Amino acid sequence: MAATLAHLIATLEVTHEELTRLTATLSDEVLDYHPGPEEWSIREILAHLVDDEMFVMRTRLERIVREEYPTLVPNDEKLWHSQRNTSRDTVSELLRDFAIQRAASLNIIGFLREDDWKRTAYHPEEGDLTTEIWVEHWANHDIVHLRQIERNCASYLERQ
Ligand code: NI
Repeated sequence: MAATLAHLIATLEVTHEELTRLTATLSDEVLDYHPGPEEWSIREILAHLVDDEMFVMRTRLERIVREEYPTLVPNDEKLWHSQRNTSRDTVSELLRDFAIQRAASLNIIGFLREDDWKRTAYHPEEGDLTTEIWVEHWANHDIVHLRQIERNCASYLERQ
C-alpha cells in the first residue's frame, strides 16, 4: 500500500481517540455553545460525524467499490441538521456510535485491494472521484471537524 494511503488510514484510525480526548472534560454548556448563529455546537459536530460516517462517507465508499461508475447523490447538510435524530445526543452515546461506525468503515477499507483504490464514481458537484480521493476527503473532513471543536472551545473561553 502506498505511504499516502497508510497515512490516510492512520488519520481515520485516531479520530475517535482525538474526539474522546477533546470532549472528555467539557460541560454541557461548552458542548452546546454556538460560536455564531449559523455555526454548529460541539454536540452537533459529533452528531454530524456519526451520521456522515453511516450515511455519506461509508455509503459512498460502498457505492464506488461495488457499482460501475455510480453517480453519487449530493448531501444537504442544512437539511440534515434540521431533521437529524437527536435521541442519542449524550457525548458518551455519540462517541460510542462513532466508534462503532468508524470501525465498520475501517473494516471495509481494510478489505480493499490495489485495484479498488482506482475505482471511480461521478459526483454532480465535484466531478470524478476515485476511492483514494474519497478516502483522502474523508480523512481531511475528520481533521476539519477536530479543529472546529478546538475553535469552539477557544471561542467559548474567550467569551467568559
Ligand atoms: Ni462536515
